[in-house]
Amino acid sequence: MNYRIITAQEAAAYINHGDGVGISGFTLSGTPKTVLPEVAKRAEEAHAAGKPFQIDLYSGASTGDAIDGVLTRAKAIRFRAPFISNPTVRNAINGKEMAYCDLHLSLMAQDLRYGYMGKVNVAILEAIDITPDGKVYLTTAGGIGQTVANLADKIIIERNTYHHTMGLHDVYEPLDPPCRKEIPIFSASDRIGKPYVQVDPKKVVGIVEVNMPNEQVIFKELDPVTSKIGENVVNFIKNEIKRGTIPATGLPIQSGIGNVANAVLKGLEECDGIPPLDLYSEVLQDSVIKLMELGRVKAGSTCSLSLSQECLKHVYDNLDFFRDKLILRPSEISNHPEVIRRLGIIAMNTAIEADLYGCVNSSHICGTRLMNGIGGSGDFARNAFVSIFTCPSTQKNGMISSIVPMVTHADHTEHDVRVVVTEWGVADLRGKCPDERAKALIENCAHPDYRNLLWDYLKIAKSGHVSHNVAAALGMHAAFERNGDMRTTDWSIFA
Ligand code: 0RQ
Repeated sequence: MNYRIITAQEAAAYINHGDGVGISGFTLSGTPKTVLPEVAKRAEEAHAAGKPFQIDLYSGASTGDAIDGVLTRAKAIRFRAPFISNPTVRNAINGKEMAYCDLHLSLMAQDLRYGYMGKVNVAILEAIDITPDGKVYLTTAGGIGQTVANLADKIIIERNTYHHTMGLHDVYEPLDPPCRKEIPIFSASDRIGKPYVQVDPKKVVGIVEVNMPNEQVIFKELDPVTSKIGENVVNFIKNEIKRGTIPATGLPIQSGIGNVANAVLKGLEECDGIPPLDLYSEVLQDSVIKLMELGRVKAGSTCSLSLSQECLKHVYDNLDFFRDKLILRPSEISNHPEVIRRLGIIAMNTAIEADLYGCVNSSHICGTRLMNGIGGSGDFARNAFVSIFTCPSTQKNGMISSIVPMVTHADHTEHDVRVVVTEWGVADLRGKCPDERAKALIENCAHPDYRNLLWDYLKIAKSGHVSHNVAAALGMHAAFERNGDMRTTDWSIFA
């Protein structure tokens, strides 16, 4: 098959108002770069002419400003799933200018196949290359590339010659019930699929030539609070190995994105008490590349290489070293509950707030304003060997406590949250009744400024298996919304 070489503008002309568009990539990594900004221009032109132009956009996870930001500013997105992190799209969703479905990332491809979302009319895949018989070698992320290519009527390839990830991908799409079989991954480094996405060459409407890096990943510097949280998590893992709950050979780790994740990974650089581990995660950051070179991480299974441009270049320059250590999987597999439960993952995710009984909110500020979404945290938390949630004990200069009587939005229930860690310490909630969990969270994790306030809440709570005062349970949030400081909470009005 001879494919047509087309411009980004010509490719964008294949995308019409009302279309569902599925793209490759996961976070800032592996997403198409040039066609969607042209779609944004088409939308602006249509709107200027008084005509409607909006698409439904499906991806593996969030994208960057070059997609979510640009399309949102052009008012070109009607519906978005399953995860966002860009401030422009966040504001549009919270302002009800755009519909958004927050979803476990492992479910995204499956929900599209099951027909729970709209049709995928067009798939745009960023690839190193495509062969005449339709083998598409993706760039730096697995995402939902195979699924959207199967479902779409038209496929656009952005051939990005900047990337060199040939051979790192392991593309595997499960059959749907009642035909589904086990996913035969028994260790993080197992390969079970093909190194390419297979597409029907007849669907490919053209190739757009590109040579562009991924958008740059910005890392925050570690601060004393996040460093201390990282130290507490590392010490918790060391103690678990010492007392034999985690085998001496270790278990694979999953780590989210961000400051705390980086602090934990930094702690793993030491050899003392923790053996070299595998990573089975959805994202792989710069810190893991360093751990691989130090021999502290043996294999890195991920959906996405979420690396800075310098670090990705370093990997490409040393591909012989990394080739058998890095495995890029579709998000359906990197986050699959079956595999996570089988491998016995040590899962580390970040909470916005945790309540006295261990329920966690990861996604909504004060119960209403979306931050990013649940992402993969729920896939890992429920199915992990041990699920750890971390957060600083306070936010906004101490005016917000992250430990509250009741969470304002429930992403992870008390049954999925096994350990909570702040800079003050570790609340190990396993095998504890609700009262014991509350004590551990107040004494080990809450900021000292809030401990008495939380104990005082329990004094006005109606006693039961779980003690609560239903009128006062969100009283700390109400005080924050009224006075800008949770420390102004007055329980006497509920007593
Ligand atoms: O606000 O941006 O104005 O400074 O939330 O908080 O402490 O910088 O932490 O960047 O790690 O994000 C849960 C959002 C934490 C993230 C969350 C405010 C805080 C700050 C960010 P500013 P921090 P992080 C892997 C797994 C869900 C998805 C997931 C997340 C901003 O980790 O999206 O786990 N998790 N995915 O001030 C008011 C509170 C607050 C608060 C934090 N209680 N009240 N504001 N903030 N807590 C990744 C993928 O799935 C791809």
